[in-house]
Amino acid sequence: YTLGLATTELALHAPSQIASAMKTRANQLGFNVVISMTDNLSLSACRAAVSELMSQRVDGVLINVPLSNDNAQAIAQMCNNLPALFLDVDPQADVFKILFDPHCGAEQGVEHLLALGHQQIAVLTGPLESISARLRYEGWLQTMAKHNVKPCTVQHGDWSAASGYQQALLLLNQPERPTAILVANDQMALGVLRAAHEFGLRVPEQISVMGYDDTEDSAFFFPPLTTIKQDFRLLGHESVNRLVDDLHPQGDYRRSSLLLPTSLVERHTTA
Ligand code: IPT
Repeated sequence: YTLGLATTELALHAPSQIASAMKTRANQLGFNVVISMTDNLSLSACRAAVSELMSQRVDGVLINVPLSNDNAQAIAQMCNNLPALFLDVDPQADVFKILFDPHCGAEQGVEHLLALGHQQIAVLTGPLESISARLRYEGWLQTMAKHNVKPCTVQHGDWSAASGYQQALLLLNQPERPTAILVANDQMALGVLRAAHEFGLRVPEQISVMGYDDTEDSAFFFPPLTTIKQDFRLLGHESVNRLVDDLHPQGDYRRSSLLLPTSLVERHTTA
C-alpha cells in the first residue's frame, strides 16, 4: 500500500514529529507514505494537497490540516470512497478522526497554574484560523470561568517561536504584568522565555510559563519547559494502524474514531 499524508507546515515541530512517527509505523508495516504539504490554512490549499495525493493513487489519506466542521465534510466528500482519517478537527466533527482532547489539555494547564496560586494569567493563543488553536483558547476560557478568573491579556501568535517572542514583548510591556503566561504551543513558549529574559524577569520566580505539545526539545529549553504532553509517537502509530485497518476491513471490523488524553509534564518554568 501507499498512504498519503496531507499536512500543514512541516517546518513546525509538531507536524514534523507527527509525520516522522507515521513514517516509522508505516515502514514497520511495509507501507509507503507520500507527503503533500499545504502552505496556508485555506480549504482550497487542503483540497489541492489531497488531490495531489489522489493523483498519485494512494490507498488512503491521513489529513493533518486544521479544518472546521464544514471544511472537514467537504474534504471527506472529495475523498469519496478513499479512506480518510482526520487529525486536526473538532472532536464533534462527523468524520473518521483521531485527536488529542483539546479540552483536557487546556484544563490541565489552567488548573496547574491556579493550584500554584496564579490569578494574573495572560494567554497567548495559536492562529485563530486553526481549529485546534480555537479549541485550546475556548478550553482555557471555560476552565478559568469555572474558577471565576479571566485572562488579564490575550495575544495571538502563529505557532512560531518568533511570534511567541514578539507577542510576549507586547504583553510584558503592558502596565499590569501577568504572573503567568499560558502559551498554546512549545515553540511560542520558547520565544516567550527569551522575551522574559530580555525583560530581566526570572522564570519561574517572577513569571511562570506553561507550554503545550511537549515536542522533543522542550526538556532542553532554559529553564526546561513545563508543558502539556501530546504523545505524537502514539498518534502516528495509532493513526497508521487505524487507516490500514480501514483499507481492508475484516470480520466484524467497525471504523472507530479515537480521542487521546493529554498529560501535564511538570518541569521548571512554573512555580
Ligand atoms: C498542533 C500543535 O500543537 C501546534 O504546536 C502546531 O504545530 C499545530 O499542530 C500546527 O497545525 S498539533 C495538531 C495535531 C492539532
